[in-house]
Amino acid sequence: MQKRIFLGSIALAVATLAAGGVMAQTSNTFKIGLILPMTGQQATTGRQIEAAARLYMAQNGDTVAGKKIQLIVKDDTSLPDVTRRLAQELVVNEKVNVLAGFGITPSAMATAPIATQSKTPMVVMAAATSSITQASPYIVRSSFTLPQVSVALADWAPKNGIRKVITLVSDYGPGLDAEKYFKERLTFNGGQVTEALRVPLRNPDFAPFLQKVRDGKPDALFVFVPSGAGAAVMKQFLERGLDKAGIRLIATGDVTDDDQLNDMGDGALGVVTSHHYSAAHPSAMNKKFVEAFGKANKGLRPNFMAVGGYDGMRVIYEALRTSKGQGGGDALLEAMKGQIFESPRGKIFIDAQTRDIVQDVYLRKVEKKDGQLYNVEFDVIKDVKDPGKAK
Ligand code: VNL
Repeated sequence: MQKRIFLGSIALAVATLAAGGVMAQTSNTFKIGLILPMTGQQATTGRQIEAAARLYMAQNGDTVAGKKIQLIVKDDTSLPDVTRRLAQELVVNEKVNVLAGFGITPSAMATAPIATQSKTPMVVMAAATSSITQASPYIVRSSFTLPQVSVALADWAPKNGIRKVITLVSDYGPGLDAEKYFKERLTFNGGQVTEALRVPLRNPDFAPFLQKVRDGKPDALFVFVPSGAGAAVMKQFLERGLDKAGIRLIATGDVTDDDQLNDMGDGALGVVTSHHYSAAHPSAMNKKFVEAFGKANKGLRPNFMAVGGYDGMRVIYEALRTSKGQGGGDALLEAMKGQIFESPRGKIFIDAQTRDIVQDVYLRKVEKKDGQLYNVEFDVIKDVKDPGKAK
């Protein structure tokens, strides 16, 4: 019922918008509404993505197809009700041409109906639950999906002496995806998940869960927690002596997040993860990206969130350029589909059918280089589609 009232109010607002449409279409500004968690538990994600978006604009100018690009940044504090309200205001009052950002899955899901109703392309730069792109035909994703990165690790593990695994994930969309796809593939490969532990997204206390892991004596613990929570997991894993008990830590790259990795200490050395981006990715483009990002942000190292933001801006710029700023949201959306380009992470592709990203997934190990901790890539699986889409 609440949803009906909500959608009704959107429909009314959109009708009002259509009446003023002529003015909006001929406007010489192109507005990007960038909704991010700038404060609260997910603030590092907002900081990384905003910095990357600003870097992209500084490097590529703020005029495309004769239009001046205006970036409007809003802080949703990672609360989905706030995300939805901000998106509605941006569409109705600011008449933004694109919605972008979305630090966590619930924020992206809450905004999807607004993108659909108002025919506004919505570029998801962070959130990574497989099903997000199915929530609206106007969604395009520049980040990654958890199934996409989790299966690679489940292929690697049994070949490296890891058969019995306990999984530990944040109890919401991306965590449940990671748990499911890791387990399925590990089981297929002859391994076994003996326990599947889930921790709350908000203010998690990992201690009791890690005690269970210790008692369970698996070969390895597989972890997914969102960007920003990895350091706490690492600290408690080491404090409880799980490494000394012979339990290996394996994870998605969200845990050995480049935003925090260097502060995790030498206890993180040797941790193997799978992910789509490492600041140590050895390409000329990435070296330039890491250097420019650090220069513009007091030495901050870009993480996978930054790359999602940077590439999301590229998708928007290129779509505006090729659609020449004409034809509104639908033309812009069409021009986002099928883009292929080199990103700091490697070659990427926006699949025209699914509107989701296809990219290389890397196996990495934490190593010390020049006195700093990095995720050093040692293997690659090329052109990985989201396995979640096949079902
Ligand atoms: C999500 C997935 C968020 C992976 C993350 O960090 C992450 C999400 C904030 O879909 O909510 O690393």
